[in-house]
Amino acid sequence: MKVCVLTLFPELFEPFWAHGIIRRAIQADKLAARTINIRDHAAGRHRVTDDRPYGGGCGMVMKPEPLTAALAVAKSGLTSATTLLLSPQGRCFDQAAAQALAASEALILVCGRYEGVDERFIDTHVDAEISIGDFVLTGGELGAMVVIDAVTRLIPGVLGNADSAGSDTFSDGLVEYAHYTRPATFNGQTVPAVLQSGNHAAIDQWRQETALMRTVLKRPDLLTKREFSAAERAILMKWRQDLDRLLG
Ligand code: 9D3
Repeated sequence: MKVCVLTLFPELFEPFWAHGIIRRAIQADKLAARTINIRDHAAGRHRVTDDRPYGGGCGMVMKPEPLTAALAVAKSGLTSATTLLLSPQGRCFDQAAAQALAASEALILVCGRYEGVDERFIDTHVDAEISIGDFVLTGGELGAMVVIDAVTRLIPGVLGNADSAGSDTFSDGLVEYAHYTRPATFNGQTVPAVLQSGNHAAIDQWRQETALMRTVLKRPDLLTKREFSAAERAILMKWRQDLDRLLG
C-alpha cells in the first residue's frame, strides 16, 4: 500500500515511519510512505497557508490553493488514491473502517491545522472525512498516524502469524483474556493455575469464559450490538445456573 500525508508538520512523521511494525512494513515493501509539506506549495515569500475566515470569527482557515497544489503532487504518484481528510467532523474511525481501508491501493491523508479547511477544497477533492474520536486535537497529524497504524497492521504479510490480525479484540467483538508471562509469582501475585496446567482444552475454555466475563465488566456496550456464538451461549447459561443456585 502507498500512503502520502499532506501536512504542515512532516517532521512529526519521521519517528513514526522509523520504528516498530510501520518500519518493518516499509522495509518489507508492504508500505510505501511519504509526506508532502503543504507549506512547500504555498505562494509568496512568506509561504502563507492560512487566512482569516470570511464572515468573521476566531481562528484561521487553511487556504485552498496550497492544499490543491500539494494534492496534485501527491496524486501524480498515486492516480487511484482515495483522499481522506482528518477532521473532527468526520465519521468516527473504527476497526471496520480500518479493514475497509486496508484493501486500498493508495491513500492520501490530508491533515488540517487551525480552525479548519476551506470547504471548497473538501467539496472538490476529499472522498471521506475521518475523525478518531469525540475529543479535540490540535490538528490531523495524530489522527493520520492512528489511521495508518491501524491499517498497516492489516496489510497481508505485515504481521507475523504469531500475532495475526484475525484474533483481535474488536474483530471478534470481545475484549481479550488476561495475559501473563514469567515469573509465575510476582509481588505475591500468582498466574492462574489453569494456564500452567498444560491442559489446552481447559486453557481455551478459561480464555473464552474470562474474555466474555471481562467484556461484561469492562465493555458491556460491545455485547449489545453483537450476537452470541453457541459456545458463548453455553457459558452464559452456566452463569445463569450458577446465579440461580446462589439466589435459591
Ligand atoms: C472550536 C471548534 N472546533 C471544533 C471542535 C474546531 C476545531 C477543533 C480541532 C478545528 C480543528 C481541530 C483540529 N482537529 C483535527 O484536525 C482532527 C481531529 C480532532 O480534533 N478530533 C478527533 N479526530 C480528529 S481528526 C482531525
